[in-house]
Amino acid sequence: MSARLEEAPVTSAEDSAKMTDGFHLVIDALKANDIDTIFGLVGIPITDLARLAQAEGMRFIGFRHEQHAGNAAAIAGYMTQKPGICLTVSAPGFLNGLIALANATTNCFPMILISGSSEREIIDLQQGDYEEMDQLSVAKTFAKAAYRINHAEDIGIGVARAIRAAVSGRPGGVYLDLPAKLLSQTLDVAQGKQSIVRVVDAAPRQIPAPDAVKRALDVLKGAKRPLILLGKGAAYSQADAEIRAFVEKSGIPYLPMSMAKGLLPDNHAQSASACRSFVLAEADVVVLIGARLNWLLSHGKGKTWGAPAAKQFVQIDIAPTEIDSNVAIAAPVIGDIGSCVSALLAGMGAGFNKPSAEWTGAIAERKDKNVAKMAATLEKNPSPMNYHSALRAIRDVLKTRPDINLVNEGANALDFTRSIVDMYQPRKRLDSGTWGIMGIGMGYSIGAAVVSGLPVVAIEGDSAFGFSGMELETICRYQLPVTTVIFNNNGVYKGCDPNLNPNKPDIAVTAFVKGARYDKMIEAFGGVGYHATTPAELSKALTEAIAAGKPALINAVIDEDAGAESGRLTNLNPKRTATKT
Ligand code: ADP
Ligand code: TZD
Repeated sequence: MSARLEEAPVTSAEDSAKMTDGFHLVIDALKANDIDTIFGLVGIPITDLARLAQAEGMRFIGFRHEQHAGNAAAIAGYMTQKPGICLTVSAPGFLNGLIALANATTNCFPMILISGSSEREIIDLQQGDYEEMDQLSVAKTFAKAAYRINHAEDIGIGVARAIRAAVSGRPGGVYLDLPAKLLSQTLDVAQGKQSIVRVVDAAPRQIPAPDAVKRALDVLKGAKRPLILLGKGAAYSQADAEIRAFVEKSGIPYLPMSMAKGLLPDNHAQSASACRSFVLAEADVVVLIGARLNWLLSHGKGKTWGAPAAKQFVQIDIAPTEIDSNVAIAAPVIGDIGSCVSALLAGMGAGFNKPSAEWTGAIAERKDKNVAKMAATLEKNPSPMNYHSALRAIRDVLKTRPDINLVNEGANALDFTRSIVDMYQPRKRLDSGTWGIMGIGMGYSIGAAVVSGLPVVAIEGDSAFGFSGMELETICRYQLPVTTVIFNNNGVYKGCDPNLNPNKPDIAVTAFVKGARYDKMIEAFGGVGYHATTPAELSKALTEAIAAGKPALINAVIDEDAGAESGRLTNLNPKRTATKT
């Protein structure tokens, strides 16, 4: 209970008319910081907060499960550089949202999870309150920062603190705990107004040190086979023009990480995506721009990276502790990507030598060879469809709409889409990211549709889709222009695995109901369902669905034997060696 507020007596009706409360102050604080949308799921104690947000002109997008509201908030944060807001009830709702908060933090996306919480006094004595949980302590492990606001007069500063923590430096997920009691606390209107904080320069530029820039340029100038690696930090930074200028002025071949596809159009002459393994192994200097040397880049060492210790890294990142995380970095450049890349550009001057024709020629040769090989595979028309023939159809349709947001998850569905479907604009590819998480599909689709106002196509493995499938109702309720394409191969990875038990009491561990008609699910909510068994049917359905701009789902039937266990990550599966006696 707030002693400070209890002591302020409410004496007359006139006075109480001049009072505001925690509910209003939270909304005022968000609005003062240009936050206009909340993704959430209502219940005690935050239902009235959602109602009030709506009444006060904010958009409240209500979900069927908090994880997906959280994912929508996270991707909204990634796309806009403003923290996406997810609002949940206490304990179970909070925990459901926490998965998304942890995923956002892992991916460096700014979001704020705001959860209502129960009575502190009862929680702390573990006396069994309704939805009792020490949420603040739990959240700390998974968030970049976690705060609780106990007094109405602190709401302004608390929200400001959460916003700054989410977007400054390396972005991440922030937890904000709002006890039920806080929301009904009252405060004098004038005092309330004064307590609201508009955050000034929430993500300040961080200019790199000149000696760090010089060191990086010296390393780069000594390179014979340089390579630029663009990560989703580069996409997030919205320094699109500077990055393009740096790539083109330097003439250095580049590789985009999955979510950095489209930062430069995938058909750019300097893209080395079609010979990724070759350039990773052969490059002698690699410039990392907003990409971590984590598992997705084989930790910067091993076979992927060619001869041991033959490589030097330049790394641009806003987080100094990212440097030397896995291997030694020869030239760290710490700062925001826009400032760092601009500084490199300025330092390069006019006399920068472009990479040798020997290096770029070797890349071009391999690229052409691999592209021709892929084209032959894509041309085939097996029946039933496989990933390649289905994705050829999708690729050709999406090429006509580079503004479309592409959401993508699954194993094979993820890997093949990433390599076959080109992106032409920044921040349009939204996928399983750093964790390789399943379940972001419908949440990201909703978030992307809401903040961009543009269509979304979600390409989903049938297993991946299942994690968030109920949000089809949300998509239909808000009539969002989301087309979900399900690569239906009857199971996780594949649908044709056997049950190894000779008596076969159950279906195999990876298998689902055969021939499921996911298209019928969306029809239950008034959306349009399509069933496609050939590339031509798939192409027609997708074209029609995008043109309609309405909720649609295409059940694309894929050969249940196509693809591989764990997709491209088969090698990460631990091996069974023991045989039972
Ligand atoms: P990818 O998965 O695409 O390789 P990561 O998520 O691993 O990308 O890496 C993103 C990196 O970008 C993180 O280390 C993060 O600190 C950094 N980053 C994010 N935003 C910025 C920014 N505005 N300026 C500089 N670095 C940034
Ligand atoms: N649970 C969570 C939250 N994330 C995960 N990554 C997994 C489980 C394990 N997993 C993968 O890594 S991919 C995948 C699972 C369950 C689904 C693969 O099947 P799919 O795609 O149908 O989605 P494909 O195209 O059939 O491979």
